[in-house]
Amino acid sequence: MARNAERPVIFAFRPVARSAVALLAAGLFAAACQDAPEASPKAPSPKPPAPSSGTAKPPATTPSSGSSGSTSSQPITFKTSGDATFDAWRKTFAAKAAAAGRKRATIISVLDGLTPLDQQVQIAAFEQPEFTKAIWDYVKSAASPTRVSNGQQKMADNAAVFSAIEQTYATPREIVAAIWGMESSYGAFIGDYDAARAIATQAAENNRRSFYEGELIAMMQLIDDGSTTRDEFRKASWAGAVGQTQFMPSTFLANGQDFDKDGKKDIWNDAGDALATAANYLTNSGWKKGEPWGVETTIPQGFDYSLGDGSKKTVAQWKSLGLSPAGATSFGADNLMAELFLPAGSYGPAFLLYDNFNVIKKYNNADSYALSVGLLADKIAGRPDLSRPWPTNITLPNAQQVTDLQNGLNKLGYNVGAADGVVGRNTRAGLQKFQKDHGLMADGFPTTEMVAKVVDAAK
Ligand SMILES: [Ca+2]
Repeated sequence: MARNAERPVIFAFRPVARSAVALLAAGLFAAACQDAPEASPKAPSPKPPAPSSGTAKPPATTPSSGSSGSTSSQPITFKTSGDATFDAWRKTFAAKAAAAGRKRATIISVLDGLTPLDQQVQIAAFEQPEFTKAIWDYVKSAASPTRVSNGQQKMADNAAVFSAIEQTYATPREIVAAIWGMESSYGAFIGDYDAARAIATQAAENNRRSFYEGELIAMMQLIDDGSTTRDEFRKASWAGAVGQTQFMPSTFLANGQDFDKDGKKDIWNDAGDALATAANYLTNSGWKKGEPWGVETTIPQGFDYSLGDGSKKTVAQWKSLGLSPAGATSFGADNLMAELFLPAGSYGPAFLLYDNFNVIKKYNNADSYALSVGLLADKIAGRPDLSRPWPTNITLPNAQQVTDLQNGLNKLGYNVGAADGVVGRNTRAGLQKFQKDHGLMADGFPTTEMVAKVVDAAK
């Protein structure tokens, strides 16, 4: 199942500003770095990552209008967890939750009996495939033939639900189906962690305490208002995301749908509720109905690969630069804004990405994830396969090799900045100049072969 953490892919090869790194950094590192490269090394982290669904959104802090349901103003006391830090945090937080209007019984049901999760467990969960794989390896397994055929079957089995969802929300059915497949293998794997335990561990130990406390308050609110029960939250991902479409509590609170109108927002057991909640979230995140997420594009001979730097142009401008749809019949309307995405440099398929791609990233802020959802959706919908295969014959440099590349480029006068072992915009631009100067295909894409060429030249 998808772990649903905001995570970068090791070689997403995209511009910096919209990188997954920025959000990840909020949880993992002290601060997001403006010049942070797209690729993030699989660095051992002192803390587990921030969970993803909706982490882009502020924690729910909706004030309660209801009564606390409490018959006692006495502070709530808990049996010790055996961890003094955790106990001290829990005592303080329980008072905050009560002050926020959460019912005393709910606060107790969420927090009593909790012990902190072994941080190593969460860290281990964080060591996810998309950190170590090339983006195309991630995409290939994420949109595997089995997942495609299961998605088609699930979409057929739930045709009425998908039709109703499509009429209610902006997001097309195949995108919702692809998210369902990515997040829980169509409901097959929803996790068996206690969300309260996972999130409380972070609240007690993580430097983003207020975020995690907001998630717990949201969880309590969902229980208080009857949307769901405490027990449902015992079926969560390691990061505390719940249901067939994997939502953090605050995102669930803000976007949850009771699609079958049975009084419960049952995203665990009711596919309709889960899918409608996902469609509602994507719609609320700005999905533009009728527009593509992305379209594979041809790249003409002699094309300037530096245009794949994240800058947006109109479809008409891209066409005038020689791009044409590779498999699809159309790029869409000429006035749509799109950016050129070259996940494999000149070695594999290229894409025009539209605003809806960034909406998918609200779900999980990794290019690898959004590309997987888009390609899986296309396949589920029966659209043509990619016209170009993903590369199989190139290897990506590790952090040391990237450092060598950066040192080499600096020595040769390309001024890519301090060598930090991660490929960012400066490194790509410097490499591109090197390639031009040496009569090479100037795609700025650092394969190990290209690293060796630079290192040789710098000797
Ligand atoms: Ca329901």
